[in-house]
Amino acid sequence: MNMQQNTNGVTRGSDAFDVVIVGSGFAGLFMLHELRKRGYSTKVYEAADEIGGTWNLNRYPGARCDIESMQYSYSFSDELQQDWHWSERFARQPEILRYLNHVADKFDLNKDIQLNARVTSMVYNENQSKWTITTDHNNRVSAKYCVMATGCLSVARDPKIAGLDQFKGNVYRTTNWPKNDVSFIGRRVAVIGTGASGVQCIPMIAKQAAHLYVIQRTPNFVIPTDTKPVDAEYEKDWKSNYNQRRSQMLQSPGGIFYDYDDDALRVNMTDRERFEIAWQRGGLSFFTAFKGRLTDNTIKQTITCLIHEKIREIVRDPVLAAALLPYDHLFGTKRPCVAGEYYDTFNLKNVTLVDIRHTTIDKITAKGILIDNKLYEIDDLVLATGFDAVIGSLLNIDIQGRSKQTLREKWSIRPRTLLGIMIADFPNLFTITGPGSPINLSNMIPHIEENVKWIIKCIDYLNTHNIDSIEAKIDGQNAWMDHVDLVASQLSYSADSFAGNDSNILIKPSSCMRYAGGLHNYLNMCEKVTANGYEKFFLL
Ligand code: N01
Repeated sequence: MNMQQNTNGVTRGSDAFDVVIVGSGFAGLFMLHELRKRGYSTKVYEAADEIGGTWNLNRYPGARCDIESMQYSYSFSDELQQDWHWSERFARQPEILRYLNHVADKFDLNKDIQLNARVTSMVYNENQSKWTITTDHNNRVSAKYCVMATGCLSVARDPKIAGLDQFKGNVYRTTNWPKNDVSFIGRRVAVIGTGASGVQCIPMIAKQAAHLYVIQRTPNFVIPTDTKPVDAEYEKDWKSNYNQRRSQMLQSPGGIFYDYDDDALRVNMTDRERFEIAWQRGGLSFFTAFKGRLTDNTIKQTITCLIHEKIREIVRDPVLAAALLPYDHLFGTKRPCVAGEYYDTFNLKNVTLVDIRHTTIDKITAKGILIDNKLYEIDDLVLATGFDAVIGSLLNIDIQGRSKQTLREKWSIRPRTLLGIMIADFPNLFTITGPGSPINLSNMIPHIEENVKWIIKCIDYLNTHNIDSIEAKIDGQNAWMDHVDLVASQLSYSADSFAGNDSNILIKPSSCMRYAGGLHNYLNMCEKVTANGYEKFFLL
């Protein structure tokens, strides 16, 4: 057995670590970098055969980030942010994956990452204040701390539609898209799902397919993508102001820096004029053109009407346009989608919208999809039906905390955490961007970096104060989740499909999994807890 020394000078076997990290996406890689820098012995387990998490799995055509590349990137190394060159303002999936591989190589992270290793169980030993971690290859190691960097979007969710396994053609999932090129040329294709992934791949597939059926249950607001390349002047401007902008990002609700003077837009312009500028600009910055968009229902109503008008303007067939209008929520109460040429796609002769808002898919047969007794014959089926988001990857592991209580039982009604970082009865187990944190309601990268820094600070604190374990207090946890619900209801934020709806019958979930009050407020609250000596935690 290899022997190694940790920071405290204790010699131990190679199957005992200070920290085990599960997952090697943005969160896992940065967590590993920071722990290693401080000398903690650390092991990362990654279920996939490559690092990258979400950006490794979601390779579907058109996959692109809706946050600007200069901001959807790490801030921890100035050398990295100065050296790396992004080609497009909003990076496509392959470029983000290349970036993550570059980071892993540059900081020599791969040597502590075990690929093809799915963690199957994690059991806490109260007497030793340690976790035992087992993988699907029966590797068994122990660690004082575990960090779940399992990501929010890694467990695909197949819809519960009868006959799915009977289909004789190809079935593709936007998550776990094949690594080889998939051609739809000359083929009859159906896409089920019109969320963020569906609306990005639909225009791309439409360009190739002989015929494309878009199966839409709930229409979403789809803002056009900004596809501008990163030009030299823009890059120079960002690289000379990175530090200042990164800190401004942390003080904003969305963790985003906007370099537009939208106050100027608000003066002497009609709503329509301002809307038009924001629409042409594209991307999530669309938000900023309207002050009060998050809190004022009249503004939300105005933007909703203007987008409805825009859809009617783009889509030539008025009946088709009407079917594409989001009807069940106002703009700003659910994360909007961003995709290029989405509405224009429905003017193409080879594209048919199958609107199932008042019906359900009867079944899938060997030849296609049966809806209202009509069979849509297809060669390929694309499932853009979303994820068992945020909690799926945690609940897939048999996690047993204090007194062998399982996370599956604990979260059977709803997931509860304190600040999205820790869970009562699961000591020394940290979750990065866990349920109850802002998750994708903000730019995930600063959110991840700040969660990692919080965890590092906490582990350092426990070590320097000879404290064996930290654990969320149940009162603190309940108060936090009540606050999450309160903020969501104050902002009319919809408990959207993120909370999980794989049923063939549309059931709207009743609780919100994300903190909607803004990254800036969230980080202030995280900081306050630390400053007050971890007031909402047991330190034993
Ligand atoms: O998943 P979703 P996603 N029959 O859950 C439909 C991030 N992301 O992969 O709304 C018929 O949003 C379902 O219909 P409904 C982003 O954070 C970001 O698209 O339940 N339809 C819905 O239309 C996002 O929030 C980027 O009525 C069924 C769709 O499938 C998250 O990923 C790009 C059905 C699922 O949509 C998830 O997005 C891509 C059924 N039985 C993703 N079951 C960017 O950065 C489900 N549906 C740009």
